[in-house]
Amino acid sequence: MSTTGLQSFARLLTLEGGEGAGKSTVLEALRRELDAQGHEVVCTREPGGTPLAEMIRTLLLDPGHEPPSPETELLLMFASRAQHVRDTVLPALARGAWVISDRFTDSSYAYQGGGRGLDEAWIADLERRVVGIRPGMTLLLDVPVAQGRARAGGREQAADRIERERDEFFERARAVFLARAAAEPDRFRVVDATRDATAVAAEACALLRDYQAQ
Ligand code: Z5A
Repeated sequence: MSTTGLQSFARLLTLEGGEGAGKSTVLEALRRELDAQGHEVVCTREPGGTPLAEMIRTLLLDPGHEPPSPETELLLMFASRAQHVRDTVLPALARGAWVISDRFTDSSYAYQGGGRGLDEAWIADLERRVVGIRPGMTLLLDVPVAQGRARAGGREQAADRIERERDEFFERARAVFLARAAAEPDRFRVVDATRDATAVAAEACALLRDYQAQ
């Protein structure tokens, strides 16, 4: 247990970054790398990662009902995470699997803290009480907001509720991600995600191998 009151799990890897940063692409590359090494790998995501948590995700991202208050949004993110940690992440770690999560608690600091302006101390309290764990390594795929949004905008599906936010919201979230990475250099690796997808995935796999060799 660290001074933060959170238990760190070496085999829990998380991917963070803005919209269109390329997390899905990198997740697949890391999955293949660990699979080739002969490990069991569980790939998951937040919000979501269990049937109930995926239902909460649908509620969170649906633009069709009244906008949740920032507080509702934060608590739903943590409700989803509480279920995800207990039903998916911890059981997988307990049997020795590697877990790669597309987003985790850092996203709540970035979007609900930075983006919505909610109190960071409240988020930290929820993290301690509801989550209790943190990843051994977090890859922050960093890309300017406009570039990431342009990539994501090229997709077929319509923008979800959070994707409809203004650029300033995402700029504040990006600043929090970068500040958290600077504050926790042992856990975070910041990857320049402006490069082509192959180069980004190759760097992510190299960082994973370095991390395993530590
Ligand atoms: N959220 C929150 O507010 N609080 C929380 O606690 C949590 C989440 C956990 C849903 O997350 C929303 O929930 C999210 C944050 C919020 N809203 N936003 N923003 P999500 O992870 O499902 O949503 P997302 O970040 O919008 O996903 P995304 O746009 O799919 O991002 P991605 O996975 O990083 O990108 P991708 O799917 O890999 O790539 C997107 C497109 O770019 C695709 O066409 C790729 O082919 C292309 N791409 C990828 N990499 C490259 C490179 N390197 N070059 C060129 N093109 C590329």
